[in-house]
Amino acid sequence: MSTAIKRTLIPTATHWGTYYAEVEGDRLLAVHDYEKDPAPAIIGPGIVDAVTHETRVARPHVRKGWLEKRHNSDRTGRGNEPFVAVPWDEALDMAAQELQRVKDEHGNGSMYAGSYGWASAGRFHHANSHIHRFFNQLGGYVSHRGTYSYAAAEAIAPYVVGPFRDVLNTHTTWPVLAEHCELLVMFGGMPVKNAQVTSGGVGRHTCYHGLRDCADAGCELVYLSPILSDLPPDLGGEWIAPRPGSDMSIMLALAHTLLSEGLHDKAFLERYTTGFAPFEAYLRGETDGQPKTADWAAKISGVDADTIRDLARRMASKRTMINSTWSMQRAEYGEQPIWMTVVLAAMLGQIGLPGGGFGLGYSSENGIGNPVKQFHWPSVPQGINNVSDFIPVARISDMLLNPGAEYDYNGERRSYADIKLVYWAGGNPFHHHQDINQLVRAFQKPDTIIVNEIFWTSMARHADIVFPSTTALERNDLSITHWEPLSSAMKQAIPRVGESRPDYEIFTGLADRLGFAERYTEGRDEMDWIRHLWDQSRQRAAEAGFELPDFETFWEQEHVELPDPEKPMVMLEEFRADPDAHRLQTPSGKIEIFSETIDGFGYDDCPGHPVWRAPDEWLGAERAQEFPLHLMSNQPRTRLHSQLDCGQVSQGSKVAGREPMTLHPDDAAARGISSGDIVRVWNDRGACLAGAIVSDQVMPGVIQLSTGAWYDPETPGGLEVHGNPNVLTRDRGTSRLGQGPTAHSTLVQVAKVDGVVPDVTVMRKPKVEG
Ligand SMILES: Nc1nc2c(c(=O)[nH]1)N[C@H]1C(S)=C(S)[C@@H](COP(=O)(O)OP(=O)(O)OC[C@H]3O[C@@H](n4cnc5c(=O)[nH]c(N)nc54)[C@H](O)[C@@H]3O)O[C@H]1N2
Ligand SMILES: Nc1nc2c(c(=O)[nH]1)N[C@H]1C(S)=C(S)[C@@H](COP(=O)(O)OP(=O)(O)OC[C@H]3O[C@@H](n4cnc5c(=O)[nH]c(N)nc54)[C@H](O)[C@@H]3O)O[C@H]1N2
Ligand SMILES: [Mo]
Repeated sequence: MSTAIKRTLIPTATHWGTYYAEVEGDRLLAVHDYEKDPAPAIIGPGIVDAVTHETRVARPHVRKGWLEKRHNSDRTGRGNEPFVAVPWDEALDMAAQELQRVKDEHGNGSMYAGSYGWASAGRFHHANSHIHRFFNQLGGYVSHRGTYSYAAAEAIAPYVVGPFRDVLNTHTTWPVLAEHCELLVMFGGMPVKNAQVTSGGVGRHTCYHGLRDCADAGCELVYLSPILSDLPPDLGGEWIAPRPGSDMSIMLALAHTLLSEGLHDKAFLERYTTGFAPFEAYLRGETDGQPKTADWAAKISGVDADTIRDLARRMASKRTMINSTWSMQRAEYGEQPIWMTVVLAAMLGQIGLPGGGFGLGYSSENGIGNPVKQFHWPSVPQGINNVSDFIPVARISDMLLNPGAEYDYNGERRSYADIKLVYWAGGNPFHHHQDINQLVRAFQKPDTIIVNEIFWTSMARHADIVFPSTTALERNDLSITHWEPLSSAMKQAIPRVGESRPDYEIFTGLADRLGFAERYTEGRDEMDWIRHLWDQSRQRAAEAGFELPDFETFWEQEHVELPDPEKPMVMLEEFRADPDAHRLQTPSGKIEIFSETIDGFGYDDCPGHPVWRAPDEWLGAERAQEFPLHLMSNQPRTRLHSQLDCGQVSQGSKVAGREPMTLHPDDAAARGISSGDIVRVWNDRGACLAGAIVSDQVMPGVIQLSTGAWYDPETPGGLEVHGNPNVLTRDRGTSRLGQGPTAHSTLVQVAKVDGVVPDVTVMRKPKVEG
């Protein structure tokens, strides 16, 4: 009977790279990097064992209590009670009936389907597009504004330089920096580990070589970060280690030095900006009695005053690019460093010149600064949402816990909806949200929670109905993303695992029961949609003056490269050349150093010009007496957020089976901690276990515990045993302007754990009955 099993290479794409899946029969053996990628990610092989991992959701499941009592169930059972596996038709019937009930009894404004999350690459099977399309056709849903990535920047940028998305799309590209930039000053460093990723896919990882070319061309690299490895060590950068959360004081002191030594560009400020005068008065201390001198900043930041003054002089004497990572704004008062990065660059007067000015996110994704032709690819149409209500994305727990409560956001006074049903597809709030113990309480509020998931993540475990989704390897798709010059065919490599189905089919099944399947599918199956999206792409390309091959050719040749951009990108070049003809999309058309609009909101946590405000949680706070270590829960090197945490790459990085936590030798010695020990990390919001690495890669007083370990409480809401830092982080908005997440403002204490330590159980299936 036996026939030779063929090995084949099948093209696929992920947020972290373009690959060939090596398949034998039904089995995924390996993934191979795209041959034209000069710096492939380390994340890729994590999929190989993850795809059939024990924690795959293989069938639809319903929480036992919900199955028995539907929306009248005891909601404290979520995340704790066993599940019951049910046939697809039954699960779809139950979910459709519940959607209809909530719609009839409470209206569409009681359903939250914002469903934040990265899901998978692939333009057609984009889970968020489908959930939003489905809910729009159902009559609407409460949505979200902004991102966890850069909510504060999105809020402040339109008042200061224009829409943040436009800023991101027009970063001066790496080759221009290599040619012209003489000094690169990096707040938050340039952790190239983060540039493994671009939302939607990466064809060629260019960030590392971009930086390398700058260094080779003699550009001086200065980075400010609590973590030494936030710049690749072989580039020879100068490391300055400020206390986390204090960068704003350094930026102000750099500005003060420029001002007091007459090094600022008055002509630039005059022509291209508004509102320097009130800001100058603040810098000089005329408004609050405190000149923002280097000596003042030294006391706040711990960085030597001469180092700050010297850096200001160097910046004024060279072609200087100032970059801030997005992490700078995922902190209390996160709007300030973004605003101040722009103001500092304006004072240097190099905005719009090749190699000078500012960047907001080089290295935060590979796409930023990637030399790519601007092109607007099509996507699955989501339709119109008839519910106008939304939350700033990171206010999810506040909304669920406090229906009707009022809050401020970006000049508006708003109130929270009363949410009865939550639906999530393609995101993991038990990874991404701050203060998970509060999130657990918040998720006990709605009548019903429905989740489409690939894995038994904690989001799935806290649901009432779980629909099993496929991975990208189990479906056909195409990868098209505007920060990459490559589009790729993504061909189904292996059969669907268990009874999993793509989100498209799940929502089609629900739409069918609710009477709008025809409208939802438009009569297209998977391949029809992929072809349709490609045909639209071809049409747009023709309008943009270049040609894409027909679908058959694309599918056959598997990869298509876009033409090079017509000319190198220099941010705000045209504005500099003619600020009247190329007004910015700010109220004044200029760069706003003082914003009358923001000033008019009357927010003390985000006044009319950039200011230093001491955060509640940083090493200078009183709270540091009790919790003396600043937690950096930065992005993980070995995975994307919580994705593939069960796979071999992430698992290979664990210490004693827990997420690695790095601390300085002095802090370790004071606590009797050695590398390899299991430690407890805690504050008054929660506690987790982690595996210690003792290293001078982090500055004293700081610990680094990346985000993304699957949440694994020993008892409901109790000690987290795996190393998820979001049981420690604070759920508080950046300010009333942006209401962004503030994960990077967190103080903790650490101690060695002796004796019996609870096992990690989240890498096994949850309890299923029947
Ligand atoms: N402490 C701390 N917390 C943070 C951050 C931090 O720096 N520190 N960073 C924040 C940032 S910037 C972000 S963007 C967020 C990221 O937060 P998320 O985007 O929510 O994190 P992911 O782990 O990528 O979650 C995606 C989920 O979608 C699932 N999935 C993948 N593909 C599909 C699919 O096709 N269909 C379905 N149904 N599901 C799919 C995956 O299994 C995974 O569980 O985290 C934020 N949280
Ligand atoms: N490998 C990998 N890459 C990713 C992701 C991932 O999950 N894995 N996630 C992607 C996503 S969604 C996003 S939004 C981006 C995020 O990109 P970033 O926001 O740039 O990423 P982070 O790793 O949170 O932070 C970068 C560094 O900033 C430093 N930092 C934090 N706070 C301070 C401070 O107060 N002062 C100074 N000077 N430095 C500080 C920390 O040392 C940290 O290592 O990354 C993307 N890239
Ligand atoms: Mo992000």
